[in-house]
Amino acid sequence: MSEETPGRVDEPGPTADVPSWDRRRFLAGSASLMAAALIGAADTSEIERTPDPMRAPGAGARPYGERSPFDTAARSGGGSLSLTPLQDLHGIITPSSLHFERHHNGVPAIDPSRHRLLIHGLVDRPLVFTVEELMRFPPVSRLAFIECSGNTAQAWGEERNATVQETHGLTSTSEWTGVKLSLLLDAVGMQRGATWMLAEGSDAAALARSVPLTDEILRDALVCYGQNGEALRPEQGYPLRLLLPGCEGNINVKWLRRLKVGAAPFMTRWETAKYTDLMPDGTAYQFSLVMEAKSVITRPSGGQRIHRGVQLIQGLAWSGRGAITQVEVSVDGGRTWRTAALQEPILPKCHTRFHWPWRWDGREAILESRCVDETGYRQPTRRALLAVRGSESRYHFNGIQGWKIERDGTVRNIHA
Ligand SMILES: Nc1nc2c(c(=O)[nH]1)N[C@H]1C(S)=C(S)[C@@H](COP(=O)(O)O)O[C@H]1N2
Ligand SMILES: [Mo]
Repeated sequence: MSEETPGRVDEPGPTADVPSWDRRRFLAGSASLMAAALIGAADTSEIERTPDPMRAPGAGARPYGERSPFDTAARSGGGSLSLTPLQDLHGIITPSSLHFERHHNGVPAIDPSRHRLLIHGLVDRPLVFTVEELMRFPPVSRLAFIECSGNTAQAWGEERNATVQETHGLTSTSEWTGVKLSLLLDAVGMQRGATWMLAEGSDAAALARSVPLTDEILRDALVCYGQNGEALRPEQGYPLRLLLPGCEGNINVKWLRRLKVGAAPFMTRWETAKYTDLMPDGTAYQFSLVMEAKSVITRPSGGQRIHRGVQLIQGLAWSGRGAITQVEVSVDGGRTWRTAALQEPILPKCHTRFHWPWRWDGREAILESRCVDETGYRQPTRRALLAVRGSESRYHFNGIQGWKIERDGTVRNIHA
């Protein structure tokens, strides 16, 4: 983006409450002006020369595709977790190779022909399924985000400068394909009093979680074998994973080997010692499974540098309770807010993109976003969250995120 923006672009008025991008600029017939402001004037002589790729035939077909060597977006981290580069992605699907990872004792290598899923407990007919047998049930596909409840956990503590990948990279969206859990539970026949289910993975962490068999979970949950059109990646649970859309990452059990139906929660260490939040009165908030509404600006974000002129502020919003209905953006540290445009598709329990055009005049600014979901719930400020949850929480932070723009255009993470 050039320092000097050709053409004049109006700063959105303080009362503009609809996307000025759509309304004011397009209605005024200044779309081309806006484009010029965003991308700068073209040098046509450059395009008239024959570029190198036109001088020789390109590469041949390949059995499994690879991205361009010029595209270098990558997960960061390593060991037991890796983070999605949210600042580099487009649209709402996270490429499988960039889906965040969290594993408590490594990624197992599982031969699908030897893998089995046992369903037993309070059922009429305990059954063992092969992966191939599960694929004979009518499949269902749906897009859903998975977010680790430890995502943005550092925001509970001291202010620390970081990129959006580091602060928010433990969330990703995929298209998941598999069998409805309710279909499998019908096949085994749930007995009276069956209200909970233990889900166990076959990795060396032996992760196991209790799932409440609520109407919503029975409507939504899948036993998946597909991710973004191909088999699950080993990191995401190959060959089988439980998908509970909207629920915290941890309960989306990977490398799924066993479902045990019961009449009460099983109280595993993953829902007692871990994944609970200590409240100010000393009690622990347990089974807080739903990931509440959250949003974050991904461009511009920590570690980036912007130049004077028009910026398209862009970001992601999502809610475990349903669809995002509104995102607002502030450039003055939360004093005034403007409604951002939501980018289709807008799906429940799924990352949703938003954008809002802003002209940066070179002065210090604090960028924030906040969202509302279809239940009417509004993403809280960090202060409001701390007032309720105290200072001992480690998980489930969904407060507003601040990015400070310094006079030199650098962007850094601050507490909103
Ligand atoms: N069997 C098993 N399932 C698991 C885990 C694990 O370590 N073992 N990690 C959980 C956690 S903490 C999260 S956040 C999600 C991460 O899913 P992903 O690695 O596909 O992004 O998987 C969950 N399912
Ligand atoms: Mo997690």
